[in-house]
Amino acid sequence: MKTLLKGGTIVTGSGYRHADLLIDGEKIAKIGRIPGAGADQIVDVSGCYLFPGFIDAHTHFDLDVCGTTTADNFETGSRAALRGGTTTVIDFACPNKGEPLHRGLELWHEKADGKTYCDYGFHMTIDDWNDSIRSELPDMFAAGISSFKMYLTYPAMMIGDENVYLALRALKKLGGIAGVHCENAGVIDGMIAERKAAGKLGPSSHPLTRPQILEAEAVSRLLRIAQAADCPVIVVHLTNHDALREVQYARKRGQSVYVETCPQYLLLDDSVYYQEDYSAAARYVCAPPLRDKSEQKYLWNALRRGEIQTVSTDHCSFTLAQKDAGREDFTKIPGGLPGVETRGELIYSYGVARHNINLDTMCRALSENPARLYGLYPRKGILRRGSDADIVVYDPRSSHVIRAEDCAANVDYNPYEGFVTAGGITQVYLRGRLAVLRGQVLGGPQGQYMVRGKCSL
Ligand code: DUC
Ligand code: ZN
Repeated sequence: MKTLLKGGTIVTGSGYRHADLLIDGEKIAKIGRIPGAGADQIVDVSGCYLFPGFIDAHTHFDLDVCGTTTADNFETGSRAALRGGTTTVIDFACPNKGEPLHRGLELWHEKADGKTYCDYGFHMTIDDWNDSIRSELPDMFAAGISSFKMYLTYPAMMIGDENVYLALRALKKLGGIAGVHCENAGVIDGMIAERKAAGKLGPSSHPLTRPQILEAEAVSRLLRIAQAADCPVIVVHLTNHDALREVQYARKRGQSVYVETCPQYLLLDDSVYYQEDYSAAARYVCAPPLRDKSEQKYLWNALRRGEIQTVSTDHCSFTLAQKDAGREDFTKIPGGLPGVETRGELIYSYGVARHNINLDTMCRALSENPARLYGLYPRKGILRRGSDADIVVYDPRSSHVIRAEDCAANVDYNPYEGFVTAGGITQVYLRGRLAVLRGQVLGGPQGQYMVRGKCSL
C-alpha cells in the first residue's frame, strides 16, 4: 500500500522544506517532488507541517504508587498518546522491591504486550544494587533496554550515593545511560516532619517541602557522582534555573549531561497549590512540584538554546477520587499528572507560536533527540527514506480548547483545561497506517515493542 502525502512541509531537527512524502508499507519510501501516479492514495496535506512521530520517553502506565495504581494503563495511556501524535512511548519498567530486573521486564511485557496502541519501549528502574543486579545488565541490553532510571529521592526507590556511583560505573562499561530523579530525600523528609508537626497538612505543604534548591542540590550531587564515575547522565524532569545552573557547571567541566523537562514546568506554576479547594490543588501534586511562574522563562530559553534536549511528560495519571487519598495528609496524595495526550499541541501552541521556539527545535525536543538519546534513531525521530512512517500531520490554521471531556486519557481532569491551541493534529500515521484522523483513533492496539540500541546523541 502506497500513500502519498502531498503538499506539506516536512519538519526535521535541522530545518523544514516543502515536499511530498511517499509511504510504502510501514516505511517512508521517498521525500521530494513526487507525482501521484503509482500511489494507491493521495492525501492533500497542503498548509500542514509533517513532524516525525513524537516520542514520549517518560511515561508511567499501570504503575503502583502510594497504595494505588495509575489511572492509565498501557491500553488507555497509549491510545491517548497516539491521539496526541506520540507514536512511541518509553515507559519505566519497575521490578517489585527485591525482585530481579528480569522479573520487572517480564512484568512490563505482561502489562504492555498486545494492549498498546503506539510503539513502545522500556527503561529499567534500578531501585536496588548488588552483584546479582549487576549481572543482569547485559541481558537487559540484549532485550533492547539501554537506559535505566535511578532515584535520589523516595525511600522505597532510592539506592544511595555509593550505589548510584557503582551502577553508573557498570553502565559506563556497557555503554548504557541513566536518567535520574533529582531531589534531596533527607531534607525533604525533615521539612515534611516540620509541616506535619505544625498541623499544616494541606496540598500547599507539598511545594513548600520540596523547594527547588533541594532539586538543585541533588542535580549537583548527581553530576559530581557522574563526574567521578566518568559516565554521561540524564537529568529527568528538570524544573528550574538553580538546577539548570548545576548542569551548566558540569558541562563547563566537560561532562556529558542531557536534560529533560516537561510541559507542566513550562506552562503551569505553583500558585495552583494555594487554592482553598482541596481537589483543585491536589490534582496538580507531582514531584518535583510545579515552580514559581518566573522559572518558566528559564526553561523556554534553555530549550531554545539547546541546553534542554527533550520535552517528555512524566505522564502518571490519577483520577480526582484517587487524589482524594491525601485529604488529611498531603504526603498521601498520589503524585503525578496526565500529559501524554497534549504535549505536541502544547509545545507547538505555546512554544512555536508564542515563545519563539523554532519548528526544528520542537522537532528535536519531541522526536529526534529522544530517538537519538534512547537508541531509536534513525528508525524513529526523523522523516527520511527508510525510516518508519510515523508521521504527525499538524494543521497550524485550526484551533481548539483543551478539555478533559474531549480527551482519551482515563482521567477526569486535565491540568491544561481551557488552554487554547494554535493549530492541531489532523492525522497520525503509525508505521504507515493511518492511526488517528481528526481525533478519532482508528484500529486496535497495534503497537510494537522496540528493541533499542545505544545512545547516539
Ligand atoms: N513523579 C511524579 O509526580 N509521579 C511519578 C514519578 C515521579 O517522579
Ligand atoms: Zn517519572
